[in-house]
Amino acid sequence: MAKSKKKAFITGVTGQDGSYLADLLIKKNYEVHGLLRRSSLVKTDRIDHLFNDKKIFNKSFYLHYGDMTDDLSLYNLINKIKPNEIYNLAAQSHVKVSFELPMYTANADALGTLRILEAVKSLRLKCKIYQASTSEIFGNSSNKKLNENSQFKPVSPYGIAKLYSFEIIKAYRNAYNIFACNGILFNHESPRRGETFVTKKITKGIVDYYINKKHFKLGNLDAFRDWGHAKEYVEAMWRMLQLKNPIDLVISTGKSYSVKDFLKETMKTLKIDYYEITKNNISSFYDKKNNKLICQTDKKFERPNEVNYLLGDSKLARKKINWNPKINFQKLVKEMVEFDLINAQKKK
Ligand code: NAP
Ligand code: F7E
Repeated sequence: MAKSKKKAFITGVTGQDGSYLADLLIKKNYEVHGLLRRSSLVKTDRIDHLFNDKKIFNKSFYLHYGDMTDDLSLYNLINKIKPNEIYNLAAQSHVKVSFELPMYTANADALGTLRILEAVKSLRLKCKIYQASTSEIFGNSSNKKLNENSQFKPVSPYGIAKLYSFEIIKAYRNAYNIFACNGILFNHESPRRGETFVTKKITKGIVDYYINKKHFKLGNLDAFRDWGHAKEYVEAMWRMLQLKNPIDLVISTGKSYSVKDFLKETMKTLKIDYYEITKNNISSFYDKKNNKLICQTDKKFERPNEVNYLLGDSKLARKKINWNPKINFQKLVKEMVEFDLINAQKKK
């Protein structure tokens, strides 16, 4: 008799990580169910290749309307699908926006996780749960490498909502013996990254300067982040759910660069020679060839509270799930720039 396919339910399937994870799980012969929230315009760009593939859509890939803020929709879907694995990736994931939408962020990012746990608990499902935790839960706790034992000191409504989820996952794991684990992922990017996150803003902005000679604005250039590639990070999520026992793991590259480093590397990739001038606390980058403005800082893009430095230590992940990232900072920037360049040239 043919072995039945494993079923996965991905919340946030239309997002950067959800789309890469759906690709990965379909390749691994899963039946993948994704949560789609209603919007007035269809926003499925990142999964259109699956949606438009007749051999995949409604055969091994299914979409269902629902929302992280709607208890019943989540309960009914989990009851209908009866997944073997749930990947809870849906979230209001923008840190700066969380200062403007703190209640909504708490509802979707904190209570949303509780809704999933409650559904699994009351349905008595034997189902494994992956929770998309984040380095933002560390906040400004230390300038040293952060691991699973480091202190949590989140500074944004986003980080605080995610810390609630981190703790409620642990609490349900211990109280009800549910296989639930937290992947504490540091920043990860890709060509599919959302356009308001800094890496995509930079690669798209520099490409736009390169082609159309338009300048763009950024906020704080001095923050440091440990940037990896989303494709490698979703592999870690899957590996965590293949373990016998649930464990929380830090997923990171172990290298940290500033936002300014990212900007410089992007200009270097496109061979743009620049010079920098700082006046009245505004930094401006000009093209050496024609003295045109490329990029300038603007306080409007700063946050009420900033996480200044993040650097992760993934030793435990290496040991437990044999996970070791291969795509370095320079390769990541190059891939994002090449993707944005092709797209911009298509639009020309
Ligand atoms: P993303 O691109 O912003 O995707 C977020 C996803 O959540 C989208 O599919 C979005 O749907 C969905 N969503 C938002 N609110 C929802 C709601 N109320 N109901 C249902 N769906 C909702 O984020 P990402 O970069 O893929 O990140 C995936 C997860 O990992 C998030 O939980 C994020 O907080 C966390 N995380 C990300 C990083 C990172 O560096 N990327 C690092 C650590 C943790 P729409 O497409 O309709 O907006
Ligand atoms: O900012 C600075 C900004 O918004 C990175 C999310 O995926 O990773 C992400 O959160 C840094 C910050 O990512 C602009 O102040 C400067 O210091 O790209 P970001 P983030 O806040 O680190 C974590 C791990 C998550 O969990 C989140 O979901 O860049 N920065 N100028 C800027 N940031 C933005 N967005 N826009 C700017 O113009």
